[in-house]
Amino acid sequence: MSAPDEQKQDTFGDLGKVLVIIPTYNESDNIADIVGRLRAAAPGVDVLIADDNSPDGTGAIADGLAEHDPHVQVLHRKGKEGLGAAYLAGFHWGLDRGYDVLVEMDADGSHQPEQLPRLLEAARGADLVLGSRWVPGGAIVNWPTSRKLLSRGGSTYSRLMLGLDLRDITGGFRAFRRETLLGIDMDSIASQGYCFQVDLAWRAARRGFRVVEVPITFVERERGDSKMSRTIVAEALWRVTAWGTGHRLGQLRDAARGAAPGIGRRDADTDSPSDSEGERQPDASNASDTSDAGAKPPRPSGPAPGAKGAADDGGNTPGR
Ligand SMILES: Nc1nc2c(ncn2[C@@H]2O[C@H](COP(=O)(O)OP(=O)(O)OP(=O)(O)O)[C@@H](O)[C@H]2O)c(=O)[nH]1
Ligand SMILES: [Mg+2]
Repeated sequence: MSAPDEQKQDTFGDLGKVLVIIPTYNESDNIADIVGRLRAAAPGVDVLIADDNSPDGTGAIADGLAEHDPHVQVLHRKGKEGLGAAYLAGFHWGLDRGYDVLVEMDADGSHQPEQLPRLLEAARGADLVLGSRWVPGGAIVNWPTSRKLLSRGGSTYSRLMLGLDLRDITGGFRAFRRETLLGIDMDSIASQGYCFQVDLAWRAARRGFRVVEVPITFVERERGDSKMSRTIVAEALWRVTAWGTGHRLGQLRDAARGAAPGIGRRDADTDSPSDSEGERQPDASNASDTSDAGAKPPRPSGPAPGAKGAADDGGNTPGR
């Protein structure tokens, strides 16, 4: 842990109650270590382990941790339903109990608990903070080039398709203000895996929430098995392609309507994550520049130090 992060570790009372949700499936080699590091790095936060009845006994280990620490709780789920479903259950659990900031963090050590204070600091001036590997200062340790290419390519493809000014849209180390989760119609989310993360970020940006990126160092897991699969990558590819196609077609229809006013109201696009909410498509270059009546206004505070505004940064974001 770096000295500055140490000094900041427990000074986030102004944010309200913070819950870190850790989804687990077969993380018996990692869960105790990661919770111990988290509790040391940020003693003021609470932890929810959302376990999908891991066959390797992760749930029982989590219960042991909870027994000895009132800041740790366990949500036992009936079976493996994917990362997205576990997070949605964790979000509901935390919202029902009045948490003000809800954090996503993996159990495998890829997200370093010692960097949580960075995310929380940025959350003071944002509605959603993304820990980012692909902004200046961000890094990846021990990934082969193929994984780096997949991650970077996935983020770039999503950014171009969806018109989102975000560098790392698939990452899973994030801090949400409760209002953000309440404003993105979580119950209509069907995506899993990487796509789940894209979905959440896109919904937040389109709703006018302020999304910022802060650099993190992502460390490849040393123990346990990855749950990443071809199916997860394929899901992200087809969903982002469908959403992006709808988004771009909507822009074309808007442009055509602008050229020929009075030809009728554009129907909602199909297959995009926010369509059921009847939202307008924001300008591709400024994803939150939307005039939805129901859109959440950006927070009055400015961007957090070192944070990269993604949705409504008023031009602060470097050329991308
Ligand atoms: N509850 C629950 N947790 C899951 C599920 N799938 C993955 N996880 C957890 O989600 C986190 C991320 O999963 P990983 O397997 O590390 O996937 P990844 O980080 O995308 O892939 P790698 O970079 O290869 O590790 C870990 O804490 C997993 O234990 C699931 O179906 N249910
Ligand atoms: Mg991982």
